[in-house]
Amino acid sequence: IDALTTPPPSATPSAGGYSHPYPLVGIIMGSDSDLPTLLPAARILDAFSIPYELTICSAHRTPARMVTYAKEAAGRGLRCIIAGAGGAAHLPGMVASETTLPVVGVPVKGSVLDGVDSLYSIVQMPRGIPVATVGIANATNAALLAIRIIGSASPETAADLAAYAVDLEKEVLDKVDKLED
Ligand code: RP5
Repeated sequence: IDALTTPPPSATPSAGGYSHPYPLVGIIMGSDSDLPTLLPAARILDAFSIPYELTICSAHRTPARMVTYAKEAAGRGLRCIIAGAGGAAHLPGMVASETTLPVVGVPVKGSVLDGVDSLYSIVQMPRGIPVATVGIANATNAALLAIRIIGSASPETAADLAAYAVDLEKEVLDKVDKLED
């Protein structure tokens, strides 16, 4: 990870808050109302010690900011963008159209339609501009997918993912033992 986080010469540090100065993953969301849905992604990245940044970037309310974010992301050293949005959830797809980085889309539940509208908006990308879409509100899997992308170039991260899978297996087997007692 240290080798991966060496910033490119053009990199500018992120602002403070949740953000690491030289993040590998960008977590963006259409509104602050999306934050509770996206926070589990931050928690998983914390658990794997993957540096990330987290900010608001709306496809509809701040389109210029969204385009700048997407265009500069790779040059700043990001390896993956997690984008969450609800309603007319255009953010992940629009960001994917302005970067060559992998984009993972998280459908956020709105006040109506239970997030199915967001899921359909994000998953139904036109041929040529892919977005890796996770389940409705499944920011945990979005982070794990981002970590897998990073792990493909970092044996250390790949080993952490293998250990995570062992823990998951143990968790289930412990439940089996309890049931059978
Ligand atoms: C989308 O509209 C956001 O991603 C959010 O899920 C939804 C509602 O936004 P707010 O009206 O709560 O700011 O752009």
